[in-house]
Amino acid sequence: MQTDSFRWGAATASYQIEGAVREGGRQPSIWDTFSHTPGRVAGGDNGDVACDHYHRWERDVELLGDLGVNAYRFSLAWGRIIDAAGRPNQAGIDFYSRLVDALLAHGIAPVVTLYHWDLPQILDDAGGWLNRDTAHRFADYAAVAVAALGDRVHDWTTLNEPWCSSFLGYGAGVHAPGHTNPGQALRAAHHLNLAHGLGVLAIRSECAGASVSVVCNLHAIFGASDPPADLAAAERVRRIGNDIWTGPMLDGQYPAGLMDETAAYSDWSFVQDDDLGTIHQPLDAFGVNFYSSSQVFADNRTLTQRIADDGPTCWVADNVGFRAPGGPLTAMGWNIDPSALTWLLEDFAARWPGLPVFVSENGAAFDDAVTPTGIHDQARIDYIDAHIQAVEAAMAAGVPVTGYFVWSLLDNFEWAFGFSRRFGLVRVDYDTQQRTPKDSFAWYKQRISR
Ligand code: IFM
Repeated sequence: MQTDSFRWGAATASYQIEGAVREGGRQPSIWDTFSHTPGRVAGGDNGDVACDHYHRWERDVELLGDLGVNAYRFSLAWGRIIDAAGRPNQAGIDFYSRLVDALLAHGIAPVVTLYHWDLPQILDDAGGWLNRDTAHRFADYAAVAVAALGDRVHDWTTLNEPWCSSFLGYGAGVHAPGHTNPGQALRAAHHLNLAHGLGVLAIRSECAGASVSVVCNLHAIFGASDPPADLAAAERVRRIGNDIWTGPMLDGQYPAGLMDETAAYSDWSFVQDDDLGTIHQPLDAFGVNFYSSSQVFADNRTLTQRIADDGPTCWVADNVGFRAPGGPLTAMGWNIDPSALTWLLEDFAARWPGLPVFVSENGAAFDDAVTPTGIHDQARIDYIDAHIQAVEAAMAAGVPVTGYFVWSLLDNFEWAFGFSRRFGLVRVDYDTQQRTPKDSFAWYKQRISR
């Protein structure tokens, strides 16, 4: 499927790799607070140093050059671009400017995500994503970033996986800011949608020729069996997991049924008159992050009963249960189901024909063994290979897929799992910061050069 314009890339995110949290005028984010709160992150890990990319970015760009990718997807830390007083922070802008220049010098297109979860703490102190004003502050930040880098960065993504920001951050409480309130998750989701729409407008006003996208972790949700009740449960979960984003962003409306289905947890009064028009902006591409699939069944418990029985959850849906994943699992406990990626891409293309789509993240964590002869991560190679083939199958069926980005270039800070889960093509020794390409690095390099 090699064409000149197909993007073969690798992806990372600011808080997961940068470190240097107190340097260059960076203001703290909700993930600094969360990771420094005892009990929130496995092993008490935090992103203070992470992969020390802030100091080692030149080496990391060399690795990308060696890997042979023609695109690199990374995120900006909002709190490096904007200082605590709300003004542009030149030192942070300069850091990313140097990075962009180095990528371009290596023939690598920067694909920049504006928000990959590291909300400035100062905005959380004012309500975070529960506060409508945060969406406007996001647009201000987007304008500053695009004004500074838009002369060299063509590809801009507003949000990464807003589902995680809202439902893991405000519903399940396993991500920053750690709230466990289903109604708050819905409110945060709407404000993230609004931030997306305002962000698209800000990007286009600063850079008319930009290619603008959003990245969602669209869930491949299937009924655990065929009875209509299970299929209906799957539809409910797809609405709260996927259509809550694609509906407003791509169709200008929340999916029919969603507000009724969640009425016990929110009255949705946070949706104001013009919001859906603001959110519904033309996009140039849509990014899909894909890792695994899920099977759901009709469960007679309401969400409230499920929370009482099992504790907080990210799934704001009544009467659904999740079947435990089967088959071989990755170190995240996620199943391996490449055909679900083909299904997801085909389903997307059928619903929004002609909108280019790219696989903005795909990859796997495994417990890599370091041996005297290297890191022989055949399981990761098999996983990526199978998923690239799944993308090819979707393309053969006519889906306009424009790129594939492996997650991740480097082992990094895997959020609530800390450094215990390794997704990288390159191993990072967190004591020495030594980078060691794994077998998957050489394999991917060869695969994308075909
Ligand atoms: O590490 C994350 C990334 O930040 C967002 N998508 C999923 C990855 C693996 O969990």
